[in-house]
Amino acid sequence: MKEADRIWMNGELVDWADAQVHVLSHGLHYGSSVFEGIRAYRTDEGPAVFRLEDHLARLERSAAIYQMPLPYGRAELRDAVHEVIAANGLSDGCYIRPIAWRGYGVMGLYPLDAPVDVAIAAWEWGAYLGEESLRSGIRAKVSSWRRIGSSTIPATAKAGGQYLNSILAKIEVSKGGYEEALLLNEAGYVSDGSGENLFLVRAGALVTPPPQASILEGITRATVIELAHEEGIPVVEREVARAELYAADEVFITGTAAEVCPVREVDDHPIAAPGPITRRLQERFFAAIVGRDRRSAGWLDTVVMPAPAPAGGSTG
Ligand code: PPE
Repeated sequence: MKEADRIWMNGELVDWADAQVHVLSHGLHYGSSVFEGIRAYRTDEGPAVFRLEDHLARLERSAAIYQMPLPYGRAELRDAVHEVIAANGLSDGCYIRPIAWRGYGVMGLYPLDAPVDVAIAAWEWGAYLGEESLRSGIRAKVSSWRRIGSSTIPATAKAGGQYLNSILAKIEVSKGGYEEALLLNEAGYVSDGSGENLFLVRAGALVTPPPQASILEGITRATVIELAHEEGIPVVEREVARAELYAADEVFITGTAAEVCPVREVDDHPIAAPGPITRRLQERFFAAIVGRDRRSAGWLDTVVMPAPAPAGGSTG
């Protein structure tokens, strides 16, 4: 990863190398953490964070599910995200990772007596699935691992431990030479990618699995649904059978890291990518995130950057 200079940790900025935790932190042992992935993009007005309020609201919901009281409120976390971007001079955009975890002091599975620590890091992170992925699409494979179910771990909370499920799937398909894993839920219907939501296009309409299919309720997914409505593209949330992917006109995946990424193969079945509807939604999305869409204003939170240091030499 590309290191930045400073990380916000429990209320203050510390040097990147000093943002450390104790090896007996509860979150390290049991995955008792909740986190967000957020992106900021370069706009004409400065770096702007995409749907920051929505991400912080989801962080709060994730924490609530695990009864983890966040020691900082929404406004403090928003300010902290701005502070991290400004302190690291990330004008060209970045990926932002807020994380709250059960800290040091208690072992065992009852976590409510352990402290809650919070950190926010930001760094430059390019195309998640490779530079070519957004143009040409990726090769995806359905993993033999099923997605965590609502009766085991709630998929709707973005918690550290649940990602062991994604990691198993990702390792499996990566070793098989594929770029991304798709997971079926316990009922055998399509759920999520290892770190993305999924859409298919059938007869001019978007089809996407609903929350009860054990998906993470993605903010990029919500964005794409809103943009599709505006474009007059019908959106149907319903169970999706695996083989529907093979017969789809188009397939794409969405996520903060992966953005809106076409899929050109599922289980070695070729799919035209990017198809016309994927391309239209990509265009709207990539315009919106850089401030060039009519929806941008409502979704972007612009960061005020420190004035650049005066150029060396003359003091006038
Ligand atoms: N499903 C899963 C399982 C998931 O992890 C993500 C985000 C999404 C859907 C899409 O959600 P949203 O980002 O709100 O549109 N995955 C994050 C983690 C990626 C990582 O490697 O870490 C992300 O995209 O930031």
